[in-house]
Amino acid sequence: MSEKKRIILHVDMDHFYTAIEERENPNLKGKPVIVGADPREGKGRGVVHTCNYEARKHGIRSGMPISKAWKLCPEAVFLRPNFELYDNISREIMQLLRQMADKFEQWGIDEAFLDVTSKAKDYAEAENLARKIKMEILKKHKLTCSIGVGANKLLAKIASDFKKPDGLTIVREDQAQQFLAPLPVRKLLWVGRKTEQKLAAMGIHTIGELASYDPSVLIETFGVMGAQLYSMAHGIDKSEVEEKGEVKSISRETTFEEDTADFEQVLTASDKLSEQVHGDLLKQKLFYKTVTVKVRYENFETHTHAKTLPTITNSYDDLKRSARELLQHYFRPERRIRLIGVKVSNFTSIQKQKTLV
Ligand code: TTP
Ligand code: MG
Repeated sequence: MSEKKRIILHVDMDHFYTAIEERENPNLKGKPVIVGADPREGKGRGVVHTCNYEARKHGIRSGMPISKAWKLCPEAVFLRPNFELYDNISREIMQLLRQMADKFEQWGIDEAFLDVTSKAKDYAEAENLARKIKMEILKKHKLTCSIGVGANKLLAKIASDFKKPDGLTIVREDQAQQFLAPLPVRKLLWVGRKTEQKLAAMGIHTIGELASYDPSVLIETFGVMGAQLYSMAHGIDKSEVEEKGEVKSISRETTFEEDTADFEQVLTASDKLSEQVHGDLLKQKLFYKTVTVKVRYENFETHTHAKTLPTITNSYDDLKRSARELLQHYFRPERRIRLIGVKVSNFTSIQKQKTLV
């Protein structure tokens, strides 16, 4: 039985937070603009959430320490985030996109996959649809986006990233291999830094090099992921576009090798959990309001304690500090701790994905 041909669009808003800030304040146009933590004249802690393309010319990027951004471009306009505003606009845009698709899947605050197979009988019609979406978003929200069109989610996602901002890239099935070949392997969605380094050590830098590598060696080296990497390098991705359940929380827990009343050890473990939870938060572009810790004593008695912050945030420092503070309640020299957990919840309503544990 032959596979049913699909046409998938991936829509990614351009420099989302700063684009909204520019729209709200046209004086910002043409200037480098950064949304993130307070730079405090180079002494600030925290990171850049995003920056506009003017600021990117100075080497500034999402996730960079704000102090570094200040050094690279002190004359930039540094703004604190207004998450409620970004969230509201995201919801409106997602509503608009949802109506354009047979099947819809939001990914993060400003991206979505649309399966438009029944609405576009070929790539020419898909191109028209993509142009219409770009026009509607521009007309209604005065924001630009970049769209990728392909036979599956992988190709659509890589295509939307190919030309930014305000791009439209169509990758027909017969051009997929040619399109992918020169791109760095990092563009394949799950290739993290470690995998990238391992591949580089094998002499594989581009997707084309990966596609022509011996698959049995890839499987030997990376296991199941080796087979996945090989088929992705050939532009194959069978995953469906599907709306996932809403993310309610992100949590991590750890059991100590030996029960402990060494509270420095507990706090160090807590910081590590906070860091992992925060990593997931950033990947999912989520913002939380509530931090919960869980403590299990050596006799398995288990407690949880939560704190709701005054404002919505995605800050690592707030998470770390809150978790430490909450844990202090459970420190008794005579009671040893078996397990601790850190959870964030009470997200803005932007996410439509399942709980990440
Ligand atoms: P992205 O789509 O990754 O970035 P962007 O829209 O700012 O820029 P691009 O034109 O390259 O798409 O992320 C969307 C928003 O998510 C971004 O505006 C800010 C937020 N974000 C963070 O808060 N931290 C991060 O590390 C990243 C990558 C994004
Ligand atoms: Mg974006």
